[in-house]
Amino acid sequence: MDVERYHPQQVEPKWAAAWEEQGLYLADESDTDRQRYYALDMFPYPSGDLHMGHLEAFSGGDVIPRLKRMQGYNVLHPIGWDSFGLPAENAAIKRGTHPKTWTYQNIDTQRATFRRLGISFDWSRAFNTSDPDYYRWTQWLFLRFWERGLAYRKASPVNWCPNDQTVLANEQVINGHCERCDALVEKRELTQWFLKITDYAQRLLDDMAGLEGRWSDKVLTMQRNWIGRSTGAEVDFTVEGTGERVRVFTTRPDTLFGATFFVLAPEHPLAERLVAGGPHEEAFRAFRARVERETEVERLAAERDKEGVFLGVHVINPVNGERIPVWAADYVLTEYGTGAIMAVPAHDQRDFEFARKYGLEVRVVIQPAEEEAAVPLESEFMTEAMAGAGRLVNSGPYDGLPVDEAITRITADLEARGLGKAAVNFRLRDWLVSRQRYWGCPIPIVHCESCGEVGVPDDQLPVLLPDDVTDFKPKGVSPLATSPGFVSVACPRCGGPGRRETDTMDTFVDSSWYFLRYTGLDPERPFDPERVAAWMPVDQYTGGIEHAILHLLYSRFFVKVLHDLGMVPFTEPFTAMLNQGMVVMHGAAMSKSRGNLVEPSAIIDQYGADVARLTILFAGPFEDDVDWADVSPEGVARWVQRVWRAVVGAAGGADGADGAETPADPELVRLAHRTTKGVAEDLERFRFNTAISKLMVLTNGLTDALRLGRGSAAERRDAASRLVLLLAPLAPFVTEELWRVLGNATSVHLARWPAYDPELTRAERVTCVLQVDGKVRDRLQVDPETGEDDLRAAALASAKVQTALGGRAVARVVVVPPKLVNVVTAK
Ligand code: ANZ
Ligand code: ZN
Repeated sequence: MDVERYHPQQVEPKWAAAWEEQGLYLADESDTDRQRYYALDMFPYPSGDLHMGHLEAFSGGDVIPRLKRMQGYNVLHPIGWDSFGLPAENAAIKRGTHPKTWTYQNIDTQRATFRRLGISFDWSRAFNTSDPDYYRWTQWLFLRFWERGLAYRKASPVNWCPNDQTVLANEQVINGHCERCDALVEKRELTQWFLKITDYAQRLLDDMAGLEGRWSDKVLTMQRNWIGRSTGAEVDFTVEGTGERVRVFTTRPDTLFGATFFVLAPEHPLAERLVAGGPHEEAFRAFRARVERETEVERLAAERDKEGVFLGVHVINPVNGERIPVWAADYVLTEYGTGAIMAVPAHDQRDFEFARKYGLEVRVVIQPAEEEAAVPLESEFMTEAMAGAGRLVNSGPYDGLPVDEAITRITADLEARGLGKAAVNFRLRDWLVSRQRYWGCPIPIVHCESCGEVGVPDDQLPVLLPDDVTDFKPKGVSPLATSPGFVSVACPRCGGPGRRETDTMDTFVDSSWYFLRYTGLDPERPFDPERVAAWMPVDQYTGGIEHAILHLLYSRFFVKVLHDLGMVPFTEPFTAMLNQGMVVMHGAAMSKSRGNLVEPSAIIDQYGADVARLTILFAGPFEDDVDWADVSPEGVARWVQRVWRAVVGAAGGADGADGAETPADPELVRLAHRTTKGVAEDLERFRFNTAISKLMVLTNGLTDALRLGRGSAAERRDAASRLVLLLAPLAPFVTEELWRVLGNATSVHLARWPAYDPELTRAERVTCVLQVDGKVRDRLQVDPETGEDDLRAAALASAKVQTALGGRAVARVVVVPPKLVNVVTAK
C-alpha cells in the first residue's frame, strides 16, 4: 500500500468488479423484514456517452440509495434506457446505419461509463424500452387504454414539424418551435391517435395536494398551470333568424350585460355556415386561410394586432334579449372552451383592443369600488379594459351586486331557464401519441374494411418493428408503410384483408410506466402486481426539471389509469421528487458545436470516478445550475489525497509517533460526532455540497490531531471510521479501500450508518452575565443561539436576581444576547 498516495486508477476498477461479482447492490426480494426503499433516477436516452447532466443527476441520485442501504433499508435502485426516439433515426440517416445499431452501441458505451462511475445499480433488472420484451407490454397497455376508450383516433389540427416531418405533442412545442430542432411548427389536419388524459384533468390536479412539500413548488405550479383549470359558465346565445343555439365558455358571466359583440373562432363550423351565401363570405374565406397558417402562440400573443371579419349575422343575448353582431377573429381559438366567446370589451383586454380597432361598442357593466377609483368608469375615456372586481351597473335586476355574488346569481338564473350552467374548463388537451416515424413502439391496431379498428390479440404481441425498412427519411407517412410484410395482415377478427397501423408511439408512452417494470422483469405480464405493491410508489425520484410537465404528468396519468384498471393499489407513482439543475459552461449550455463540451469519461480518465462525483456535487446546491467553469476537480482531488493520508495515518494505530500514549482530545471527538449529525442531516435534505464541506472540516481536524500528536489512538480511529462511513455514499471507491485499511473484512457499503452522541454534538455553552441595575448578581451557562425572550425569562427566574431585586418593580430589562441581561428597577 502506498501510504502517501491514493491511486484511483488501480483501486476503482478493482472494486467496481468486486461489487458486481458480489451482487452488492441487488435488491433483495426474499427479505421481508427490512423496510423497502425505491430510489429511482430518470433513465437516460442513449444519445452517445453519458454527459455532464447525467454525471450530476446520477451522482446525486446514487447518494440517496447508498445512504438508505447503510441505514438498513432493502433498497431498489434500478437502471435502464429510454431507447426509442428520433435522434436514433436522424443519426441513422446521417451515417447510413440502422437506428437499432446506433442505439445499442450507445447503450453499451453508457453502461460502461456507469460501471466506471460505480453507481449502485441493480443491474439484474436493466432493460431498454426498445427491447421487444419491453415494448410488447407497452403495446399491451395501449390496448387496455384503447378498450376503455382512453386511446382513440381523430382528425385534428396537429402541430407539425416541417423539419423532422412529424407530429409533435403540445408539450413538445416551445414558443411555437419544435422542442428538438427549433423549426417553426405548423398546423396540419391529420388523423392521429390520442390518449384521453383530459378525463383525468381534475384528479391530476386534486392529487397534487399529496405531493406538496415533497415535490418542488416550481414543478407543481408548472403542472397546475399546464392543466389550467378555469371556472365559470357555459351560456347559450341564439342565432337570430334560425334560432340555432351557440354556446360560449366564460369565466365572467357577471359581465353578460356588457357583451356588445360575439366572436367565433375562424375554424368554428358555425362560422362557415353563417357566412355562406352572404356578402361577407369571400372576406371570411381569405381571412380564415391566413389564420390557419399561424401558430397558436402567434394567435394568442397579447401584443399582437387582433384581426377579424364581420359575418353578417347577429345572435341574441339570453339575459336581455339584445341582438349583437357575430364576428370571426383570430384571437379566439377553436381548441379552447367552445371555440366561441361573448365579447365584453369594457372588461376583457383582448375584446377591448378588438372593439377599439373595429369601432364596436364598449359598455361598462362593472364599476370598481369607490376607494379604488376617483371617478366612475366611462367607456369613452377608457384606455384599457377594467378586469378587476366591483359592483354591477347597467345590468338590469343585478345592478349593485358585487361580482362574485352576481356570477352565482346570473348562472343560477340562466340554468333555471335552460340557457346556461356553471362549467369548468381545462387548458389541458388530450395527449397526441402517434408519430410517423420508424424507431418507436408500433401501435398494435389493425384496420379492417369490415371490422374497423381491431386490436392485435394479446397472444400475438409484440407487433415487431420490421427489419426490412431501409429508408428512415421522414416523408409525412411512417417508414413502416414501406415494409409490405408489415403492412398487410389478416384481420384478427374476421380474417379478411387488414392493414396494420403504421404509426409508432410517442416515446413518452414508453417512459410512462418503466418504473413499474423495474420491480421485476415479469415474462408473463408488464409487471407483477404483488411486487409493485411491495416496492412502490417510488420513495425518491431524481431527474431534470425539463421533465416537470411532460414525463411527470404522463406518468401520473398512467398510474391513475392502471389504478382504475385494478392493477396498482396507489394513485401517484412518485412520493418525492428531486430536480437537479443544469450543468453549463461559462453560463451557456454545453454542446459539441460550441466546443465547450466536457465529458464525464474524460474526467474519470484524469481524476477517477470519486473525484468526478465529488466535484459536481460540491459545485453548489443540487437543485441549482452548475457552471463547470467555476469548479475545480484538482481541489477535490487534493482533498481526497488528504483523506487518504489522514485515514491511513489514523489506522496506523500506535499512540504518538514514538509509541507513547497521546492525550485524549475531546475537541476531535466532538468534531467527529458533530460531523456525523450534520452530514446525516445534509444528505437527507440533498445538501450534498454542505455535507462535503463538513467532511473537509473533519479531514482537517483529523490531520491536525495526527500532526500535533493529539487524541488517543482510539479517538483517531473512530474519527477516521466516521469520515470513511460518512463519505461512502458520495465517494464509494476510496472509502471502500480505506474501510479495508481500517481492518474491516466486508464492504463499507453494507456497513451501518454511524450514530452519534447528542451530548457531544451540542454546541459550546457561553456565559451570560445577569445584572441588576448594572451590578453582576448571577451567571448562567447558555446555548449561544438563545434568543432575547428566553434570556429575559431566565434572568427573571434566577433566585439571585430576585433576591437582589428585593421586591422592587422592574422598569425595563436590557438584553444583549447571549452575553448579558441587565434588569433595571424603577427609581
Ligand atoms: C367573457 C369575459 C368577460 C371573459 C370578461 C373574460 C373577462 P381562461 O381564464 O383562460 O379560462 N375565452 C373563452 N374561450 C376562448 C377561446 N376559445 N379563445 C379565446 N378566448 C376564449 O379564459 C376564459 C375567458 O377567455 C373567457 O371568459 C372568454 O372571455 C375567453 F370581463 O368571457 B371571457
Ligand atoms: Zn375484420
